Amino acid sequence: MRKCIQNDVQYTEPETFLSYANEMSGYTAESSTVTFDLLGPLGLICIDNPPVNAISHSVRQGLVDTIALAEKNPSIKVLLIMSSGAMFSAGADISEFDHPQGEPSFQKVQSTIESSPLPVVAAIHGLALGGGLELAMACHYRVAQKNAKLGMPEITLGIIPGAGGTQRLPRLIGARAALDMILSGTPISGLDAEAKGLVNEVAEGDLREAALSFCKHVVDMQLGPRPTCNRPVNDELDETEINSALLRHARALRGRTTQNLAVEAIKAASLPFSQGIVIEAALAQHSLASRESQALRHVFFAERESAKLPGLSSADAKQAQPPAIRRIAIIGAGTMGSGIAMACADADLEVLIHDNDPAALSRSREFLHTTYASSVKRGRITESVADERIQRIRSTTALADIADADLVIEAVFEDMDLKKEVFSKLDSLVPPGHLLASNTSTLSVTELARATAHPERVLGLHFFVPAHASKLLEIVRTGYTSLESLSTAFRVAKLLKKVAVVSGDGFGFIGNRMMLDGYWREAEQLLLEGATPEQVDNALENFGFAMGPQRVTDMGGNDVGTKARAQLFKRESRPDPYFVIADRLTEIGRLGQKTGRGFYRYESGSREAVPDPEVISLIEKLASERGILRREISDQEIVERCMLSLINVGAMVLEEKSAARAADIDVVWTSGYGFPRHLGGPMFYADTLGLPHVLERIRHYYGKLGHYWRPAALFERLVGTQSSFEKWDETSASR
Ligand code: 3H9
Repeated sequence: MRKCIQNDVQYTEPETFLSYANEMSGYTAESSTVTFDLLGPLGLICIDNPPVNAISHSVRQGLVDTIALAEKNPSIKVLLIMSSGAMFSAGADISEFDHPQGEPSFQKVQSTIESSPLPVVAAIHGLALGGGLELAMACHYRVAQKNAKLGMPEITLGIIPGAGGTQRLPRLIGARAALDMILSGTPISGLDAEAKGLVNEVAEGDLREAALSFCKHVVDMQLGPRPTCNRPVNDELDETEINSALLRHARALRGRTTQNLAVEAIKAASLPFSQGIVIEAALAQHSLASRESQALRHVFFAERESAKLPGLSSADAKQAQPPAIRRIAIIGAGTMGSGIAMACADADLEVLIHDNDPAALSRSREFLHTTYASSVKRGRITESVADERIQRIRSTTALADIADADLVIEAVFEDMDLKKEVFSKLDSLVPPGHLLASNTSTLSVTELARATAHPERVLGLHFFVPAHASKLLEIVRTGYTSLESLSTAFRVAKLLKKVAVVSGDGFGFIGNRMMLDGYWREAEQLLLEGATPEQVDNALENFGFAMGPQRVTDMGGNDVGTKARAQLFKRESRPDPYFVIADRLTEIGRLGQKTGRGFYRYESGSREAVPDPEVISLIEKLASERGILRREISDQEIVERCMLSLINVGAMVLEEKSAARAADIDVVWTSGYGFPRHLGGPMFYADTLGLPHVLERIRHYYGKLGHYWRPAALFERLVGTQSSFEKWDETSASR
């Protein structure tokens, strides 16, 4: 068991407490996650529940038991709650949310602390999130590290703070500030927390010392307990303020409902605490049971699970301990290579970009300067941080310079011969054991691996545009890729703060396969059958996508998709009609926003997509060439067909083992393709629709539209055994 504090401080009358100290010192509560130590008149309670000190049942039990015992000791004058490890607490134990809370409840813990006759001080380091901060707010005083982060991220999980947070936060910082903090879910620093009145003191240096001397001050000055619940709320919320707060967070909370429950709970803080806390509990329960919360919690755990290989024993995992990564070399100084370089420099890694063409290197340098300057302008980083990062990226035209790189990421043109040549050179230059990765989005990584003498160290690292900002990283594994290489790739993803998902080396990997063969293909089919680009985009945006497919295409460039599909077709072709509209638009130079015309028209200097009758004529012509009769199509049909086709191809991707888990697909789609997170990703969404219903509708469209709607065999199996994607995943670890 780790200890919170090793050193001691001098109290005014330490000898008074020594006899009882022997009895209490080293006391471990029934729970193995809370320890107690006596330091003179100070009772030190330490939470030790790795990895994040979640306030699980055992911590709650330990806190209640320890406090009860400490209160019986007349020598104790003050209690200090701290935590071991990297943070104070990441909040309630989310893995317990599917079961009843069990006694002692959070409320019991808070009221035990708040009503204690002993003053209770919380010392906050690292993070105090959700239930962690709620615990600290129930303490009578708080001391925080200057750079600690204090926040209420519950809304990101589709729940409202349910351990007194909506009642105590307004009493400490005011209702308006509390509303913003709870709706944003974004933590504030220790310094900000002090300025807002959330903490009493900030520790400039060592937190333990500061907390101990704060406790001494409390004892010396006989400050006594100061229950937060007895404080008044100093400001009131009116409807105008509530609406403007909701508007400020509207973008992040699009399609969500939790915010309305949060508002109701915060409004209840103006009532006596005993009434407000009951209202909060009912609203919190309601939020916890919602689909929205189930979906968001599913994505939370899925993102963490996707970076683990199913079926990997702990012995294998140990054996695959990855080497340290410091130096990254990137081959190819185009937009992708430069973006990847930024992602690496942002993670404090040393980067070397190679390109044969000096002009490409100087364009890349310009790109880096412009992009970092824009981050400075937006207040995301300071000028000195931007300078440091730019300094970290060096460039070279001599391939031999990359020989000492721990990892090489190839990002040259999507051309198999060129890439093979690069890989074969890298193979002889870079010592065995060092990873060679390709950023290809279309080509066979297996074929690239075969161009080397060490195919086990080759894999794909599929970054998304913009590579420095996008969250998702597909790790493409071939039949040759070793466990060590995969493990290194996971480490790289973690360093770069990307969400990693392993994909097989099939057509389009996971994300693009589902987008091209499912979602976007269906969107085009709907255009041929009578929908307009605007109607399709609006219907899908109203469903919850950040941007509809045609607007995305125009933003990224129609030609980009056309070229990528041409490459993919070299692996596997697809029968007509398959993106005939997008390809025709490329042919006639309607490349999207960059040419002012694509699926839409754009006025000079504007990004507003204006419907264009010329495009409708072109679609009508393409439809009639294929004998497709155009008709009125409802928004409901658009959403149903686009989502069912996405789900159907997702099931094929699982069947083909390109994705190991349905939840991995959900991670790909929520973190890389704008699928609404509060719906949990396509496969979770399919489970919520009910697989028998999903299969019946897919069969319906198969009957109407033919071959490409063929239901995935996995559906028949899951429906036949009354299973679901969630259940399928539960057994996938052993497959
Ligand atoms: C709440 O508090 C509700 C209350 O208001 C009311 C209740 C009545 N619980 O992310 P990582 C696990 S809601 C259980 O990879 P990092 C995580 O699954 C809560 N487990 O590390 C992973 O497990 P594994 C409000 C948790 O350093 C391991 O810890 N709080 C929890 O990149 C490491 O996690 C939040 O929303 C948890 N609360 O990031 C904060 N948190 O190794 C949620 C983490 O088996 N947590 N785990 O895969 C986070 O945002 C990040 O985990 C954190 C660390 C920033 C803390």
